Amino acid sequence: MKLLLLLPLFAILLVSGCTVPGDGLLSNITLGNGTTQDNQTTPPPEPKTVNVDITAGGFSPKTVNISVGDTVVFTNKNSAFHWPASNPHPTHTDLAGFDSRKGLKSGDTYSFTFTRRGTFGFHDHLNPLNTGTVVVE
Ligand SMILES: [Cu+2]
Repeated sequence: MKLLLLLPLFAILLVSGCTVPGDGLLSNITLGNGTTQDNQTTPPPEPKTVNVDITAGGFSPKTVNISVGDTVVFTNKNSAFHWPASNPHPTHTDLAGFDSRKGLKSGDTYSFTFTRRGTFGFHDHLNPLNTGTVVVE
């Protein structure tokens, strides 16, 4: 999309460069800007999804390393209910919104997208000794 918007600009630059051959300084400055904008169109990495299983033994894996914009999907693989939520228990205030707000039954999932860097501890609200960590870089 950005490339399409830049095309008319390049066309104008080409035309002005041909019709005003003596204006070398201005042409150089303008072309320099164009080069910089090309570098900025490098696409950011695709957001990814990381799965964390909740089993009778707790979270697996216990530590997840992700990037800003990535999503962690918690899946209850156990017969008992589980409730992933941000630390600290019981207020879950370290990272607002990171809280399934109810126990997940077997097979249910809860997804949370991390939008800022940091190290965020979490736990099973129904079994607070089961803990884990999400590191967002
Ligand atoms: Cu809790």
